[in-house]
Amino acid sequence: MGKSALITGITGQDGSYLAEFLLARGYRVHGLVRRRSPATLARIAHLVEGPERSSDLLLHDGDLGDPLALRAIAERADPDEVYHLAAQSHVGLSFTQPETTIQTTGLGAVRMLEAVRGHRDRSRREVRYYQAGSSEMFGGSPAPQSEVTPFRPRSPYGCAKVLAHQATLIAREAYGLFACNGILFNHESPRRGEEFVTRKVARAAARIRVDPAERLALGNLEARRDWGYAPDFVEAMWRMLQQDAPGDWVVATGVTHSVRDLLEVAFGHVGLDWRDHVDVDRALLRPLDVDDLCGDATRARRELGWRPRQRFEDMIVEMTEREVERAAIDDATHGSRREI
Ligand code: NAP
Ligand code: G4F
Repeated sequence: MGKSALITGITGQDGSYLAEFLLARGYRVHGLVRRRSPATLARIAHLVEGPERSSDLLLHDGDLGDPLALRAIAERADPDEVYHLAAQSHVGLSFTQPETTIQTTGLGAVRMLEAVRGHRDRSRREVRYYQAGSSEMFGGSPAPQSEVTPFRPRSPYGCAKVLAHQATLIAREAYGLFACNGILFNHESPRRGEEFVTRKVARAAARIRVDPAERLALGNLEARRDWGYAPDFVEAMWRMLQQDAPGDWVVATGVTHSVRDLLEVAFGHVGLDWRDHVDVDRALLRPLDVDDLCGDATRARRELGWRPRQRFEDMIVEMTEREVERAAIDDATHGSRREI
């Protein structure tokens, strides 16, 4: 019998890549999906129907706000490994929805840990747990950041992730749960949500190429991020749960770029000068922002044997190319301009 895994947040960027990764390794994959209108299965649609669909993928309705549902799903899935990825993951939104963010991203993790621990105790077999932690927890701590850097969160989202991180440590130390904290720096892909800056810029560059009258509004152009590639990063999550003992690992590329650098690459790729097309909109500035994130992933390299493969420039070019294709499909389908 192969292993089985439960992924919360399977409909998100990372969940979709992780599902593909685990299915390719012979796992049976269970995914927690919250039902919404309209449905949000786009990133895993190819695994649910069509020629690539997998009979080893099983979806379960549930929501992080519902501890009874989480407990029932843990029982039904009976997983060897749990990857807890579901969260309200947008930092900017966490300033306008702090309580929802703490509920979903912070308490949701506490509820998931309790569901997993309960299932482990009832089934009397080991269940390994991964917590999707974030470099946003470091907040104001100067770069480079590693596992020993103090957490100084500068957003409600960062605070919620610190709560989840500490709850994971407590589950490990108090109850002996095989629980790992990944501290992942930003990672992107063509499946990134449209509200994040890399996808927003890639999409705008592609659309402005065909319609130079469109404008792109952004907030802080000076912020620096350590931007890696999501398919590389989900492999690190899996490697953590294959270790002999649980631990905490930073996952990062160690290379940092500004939002301006991102604009140079994306607009440069489609032959445009971003300065002619971008406006700074003060409404998009966050009440507090993190200036500079740059991870030191020495421990992950040494202990997990993990290394990033994709370079920032190649990733942004791939994302922009994908948006050029999407823009062509959109124009063919709708024949009209859409809002950036
Ligand atoms: P994402 O694309 O925003 O996906 C978030 C997932 O959580 C979606 O599947 C979403 O479902 C689900 N979700 C949200 N609220 C839920 C609820 N109340 N109940 C059940 N499911 C819910 O995020 P991502 O980029 O894949 O990131 C995955 C995880 O890693 C997140 O925890 C994020 O905070 C963390 N992280 C991400 C990065 C990064 O750079 N990407 C870096 C560090 C940490 P819907 O599809 O229905 O919205
Ligand atoms: O793309 P972002 O929204 O990513 P952010 O805030 O770094 O958060 C992402 O990475 C975290 C890891 O560090 C994850 F935990 C989190 O879940 C998420 O995946 O913004 C990046 C930077 C920020 O400084 C932001 O102020 O870009 C700046 N920015 C400038 N204009 C903008 C915009 N960000 C967004 N989303 N939209 C803008 O118009």
